[in-house]
Amino acid sequence: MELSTATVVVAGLGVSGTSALEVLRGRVGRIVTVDERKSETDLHDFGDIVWDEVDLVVTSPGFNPRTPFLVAAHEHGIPVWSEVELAWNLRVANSGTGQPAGWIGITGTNGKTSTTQMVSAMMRAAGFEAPAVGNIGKPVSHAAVDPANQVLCVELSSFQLHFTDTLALDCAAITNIADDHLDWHGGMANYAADKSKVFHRARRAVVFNADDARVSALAAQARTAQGCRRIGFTLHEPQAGEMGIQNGWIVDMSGVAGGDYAVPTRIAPVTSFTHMSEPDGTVYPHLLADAMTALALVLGYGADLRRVLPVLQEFAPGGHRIATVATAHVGAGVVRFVDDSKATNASAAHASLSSYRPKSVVWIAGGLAKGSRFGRLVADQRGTIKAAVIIGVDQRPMLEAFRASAPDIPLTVIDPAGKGTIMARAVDAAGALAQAGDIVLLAPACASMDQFVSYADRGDRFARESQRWTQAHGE
Ligand code: UMA
Repeated sequence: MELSTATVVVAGLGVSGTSALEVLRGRVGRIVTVDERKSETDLHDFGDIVWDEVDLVVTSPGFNPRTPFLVAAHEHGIPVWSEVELAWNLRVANSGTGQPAGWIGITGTNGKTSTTQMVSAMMRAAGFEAPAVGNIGKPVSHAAVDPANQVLCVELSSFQLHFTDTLALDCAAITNIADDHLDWHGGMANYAADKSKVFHRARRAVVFNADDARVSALAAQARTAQGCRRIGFTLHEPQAGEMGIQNGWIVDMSGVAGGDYAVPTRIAPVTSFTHMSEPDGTVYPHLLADAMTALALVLGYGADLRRVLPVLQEFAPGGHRIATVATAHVGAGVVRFVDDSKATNASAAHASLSSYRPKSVVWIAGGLAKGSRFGRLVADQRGTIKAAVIIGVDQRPMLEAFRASAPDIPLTVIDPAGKGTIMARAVDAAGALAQAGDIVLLAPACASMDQFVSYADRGDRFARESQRWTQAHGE
């Protein structure tokens, strides 16, 4: 498509739409902006778009493909691009090397953000200007037209990937695929198909979760460039072609760490990842999986293990990721309050609950379910959960799961009326149920926007209320 004369509709002026607008200015013939809630746009109703004049739509990730204006674009034969597709098409050469910046893309249901941050930290240590961008919150289109950037470490959501078709990433990873956003995609098959796009045409390395059968199959089927490595990661002993855990060490058997293929090469003891562990030193398995993913991507890109490993060992996960926010001395022990508000789907909550011993967790759960069901999660974790406190506007999916899979676990339901005090009431209820040695865990398995501004707001409120509770009740 000849962009310089094209008329482009920018649909939605949130974070990604605003960035798309800025990079399109001066690069295309005409821009028409549409947003139903922003006064500064040209149009405020998608029904007002004059399709005969439009050559391209750049859409925001919030709009699913069944949205009427996207269906209309399709019917008129007009291409629709995500902001990621736009970024890829407009990418410029780095001012030093004269080559376009490399792209390392990370997708998956869980662990995308932490993995992207780890990759960016390691690539910087390896000497590259390598920002973390994309779904993480910093728009990729801006980064793609900045000639200072040498490598983009791009968190890619399934929403962004749906309208993205021509990427040929240097390195790509899928961390896992589990139920999430099924309402947006209209089912699991569509969701997985969109995620799998990161592997297509990959040039240097495809990194996949070898413990996830669906992801392993996608990696095996991917049509990559010749010579592209396929590196599996596992939380168990690695097979040939994989990185995994053996006798308490991260061990590579793919050859990416400099050893021979299928010959174990020791990388680092698991216990050296001190910021990714419980107070007793037990490393969280899901963060260890993220660390292996990131390492495989960075080594697959060609970075030097000795330069990047110390940065990974020092890496501390961002806020709201299984962080202790308050501790109360109660009787002969402590009650610990843990904020894992970033656990916005069932598989993230599963990973979180799996970190604790039997019947030790008072679980605060619920919120926007996004079409997911929780029966399997509750059935798998009923041995860990001592009691549950249910938040959210629509509490049915979570209540049904307990009724079906764990009817004996005591439940407290927080009345959704009185939005400002939801978390205070949830923490009070959870605190009253906890005894010495227990964990009060916020890992809701749901998005937050029905009762909170964001997962960060939900986590911040939990931390504040937990600190209030421990001051009032701790000994
Ligand atoms: N709008 C309308 N009509 C509607 C709905 C929305 O006009 O019916 C307008 C809104 O007024 C708004 C814009 O469209 O101005 C919507 O923007 P958006 O919700 O698509 O989001 P952005 O602000 O562009 O942010 C997006 C990502 N949001 C989503 O995927 C929903 C951000 O990911 C991302 O950080 C940002 O681009 C930069 O790439 C957030 C997210 O929740 C964090 N992602 C999901 C996740 O991680 O699970 C996928």
